[in-house]
Amino acid sequence: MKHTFTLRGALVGTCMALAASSASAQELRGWNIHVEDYPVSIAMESFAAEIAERTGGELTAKTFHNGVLGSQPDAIEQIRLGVLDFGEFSLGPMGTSIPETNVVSLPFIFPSIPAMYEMMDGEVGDAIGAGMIERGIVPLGWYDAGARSFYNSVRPINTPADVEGLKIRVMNNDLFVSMVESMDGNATPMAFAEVYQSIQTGVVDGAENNPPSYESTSHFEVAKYYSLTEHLIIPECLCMSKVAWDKLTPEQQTIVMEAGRNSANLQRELWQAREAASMEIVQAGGTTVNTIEDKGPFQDAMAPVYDKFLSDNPDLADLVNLIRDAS
Ligand code: BDP
Repeated sequence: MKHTFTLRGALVGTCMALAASSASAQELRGWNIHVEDYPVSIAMESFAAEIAERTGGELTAKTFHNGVLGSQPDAIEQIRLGVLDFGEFSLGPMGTSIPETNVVSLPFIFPSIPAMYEMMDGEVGDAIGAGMIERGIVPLGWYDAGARSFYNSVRPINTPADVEGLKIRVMNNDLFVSMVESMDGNATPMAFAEVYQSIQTGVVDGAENNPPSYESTSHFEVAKYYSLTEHLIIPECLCMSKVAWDKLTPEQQTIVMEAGRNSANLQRELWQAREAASMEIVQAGGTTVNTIEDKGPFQDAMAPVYDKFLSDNPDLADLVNLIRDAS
């Protein structure tokens, strides 16, 4: 009998094989700015492992660490458009596209980190999450990023007057510019990846961040004064593009959501240990750390930031009050 293999038959076969493999194995692409041993990165790997295991490999997730997929503001837009499937973001730079997230970027809004957890796991987190979903980002878990403090290469900061004239890098959001300007400093929004060199070459005098980021980026090598102003407690989120989310089956959505929550619990535990370790590393590396007994003058200096924010966003006053009243 004549061999019946035809090109058409081969193509149909190939297409069927492709369809079968994409239906049986879908890989999500994830963005992360941090180094691989960072608490965020470890938690993202555990998120991926849980999804792969619970879907029997039908759904997998690959995280690209170290910011290799680009800057955070760009990645946030790509998540909204569905170009990226998931990522771990600070709510700080999200404020430019998702107004609700700005509430947690107000200086000194949370009285403590445990209070932040409690509120993010309740009504406040739900309200912010609803705003994110409306704009294409589905939160899966709130991660901890501790409290951010100022560091620079010029002098320790003990009072708001010490910030005067310093050139400080901030994350991309006008709120952080007005925060620094309200103490007569000069604020420069800049990508995270550019900060080390900018401090080293004097483009800026310093920046502000939590101890693990100050340490993991080696910024402590070029900015030796770390002053514990703890002015921002900004939660972070592991989140998914709504475009990718909508393509999942209901069963997969449940698994992804639960894996996200579990990864957040792990991240919060790892965070505590990393903060302590980072403080030791920077001090051993020659950083001078100063605590600030009375943060009152810093809080007072932030009045114009709140006034401007509330007059620009009257609809967010309720959310701001919800946090302040709970505090
Ligand atoms: C770190 C956050 C990261 C930000 C970075 C920054 O975890 O998401 O990109 O600060 O300052 O603490 O840009």
